[in-house]
Amino acid sequence: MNQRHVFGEVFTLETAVASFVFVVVLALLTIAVIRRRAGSGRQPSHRAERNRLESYYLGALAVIAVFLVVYTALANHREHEEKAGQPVTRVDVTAFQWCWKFSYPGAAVQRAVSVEGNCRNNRFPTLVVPTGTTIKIEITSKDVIHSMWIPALRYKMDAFPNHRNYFTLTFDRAGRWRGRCAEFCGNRHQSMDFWVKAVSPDEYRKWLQTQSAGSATGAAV
Ligand SMILES: [Cu+2]
Repeated sequence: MNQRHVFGEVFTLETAVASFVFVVVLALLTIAVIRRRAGSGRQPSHRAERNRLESYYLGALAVIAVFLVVYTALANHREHEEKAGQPVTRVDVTAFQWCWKFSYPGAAVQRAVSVEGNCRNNRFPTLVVPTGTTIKIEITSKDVIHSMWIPALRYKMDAFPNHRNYFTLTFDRAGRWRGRCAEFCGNRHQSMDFWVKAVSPDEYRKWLQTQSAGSATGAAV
């Protein structure tokens, strides 16, 4: 999973940088406390400023901050990269109080396919997607702000009313993962879950045919 992989890289690097800065600050503080402790016989310095020294560490912190911002922005871009030559599947996601609707507008089937749930009694809609494919998702909301979160993928995208957000996902293996709403959106927010199911392209095509042959609004899987 590309998203999970990229997130892991960013998290590891940022944790390493934060740990390094923490250890350096703690070490300098410890040295200062030990050297200047009462009874050591050392006289405290009377200088109120050390401009050159301060400019050095300010410069070092600025370099680290710029590096982290640029690295994270590039990683974010990489997360949404489309692989050349990879097939594309489009899915429209609509969040509403309090469940989800997944539509497949580009599917080459007779009748439009969409899956809508009501998220009651543990019946959650399933977003079915093919593996090895760029899944282009367009997400919006019918009412308030929601957020589509797939914890296993380390991925989250907000759904706004009167606005569309776009992102891509890729699944390199078949599986089923739980998704959640990650933005408090009212009374039944806590049960606004869904499933993501990645299947082989063949299985996906069969599933689309079955859904299209059935009702226009497919049942939750
Ligand atoms: Cu919510």
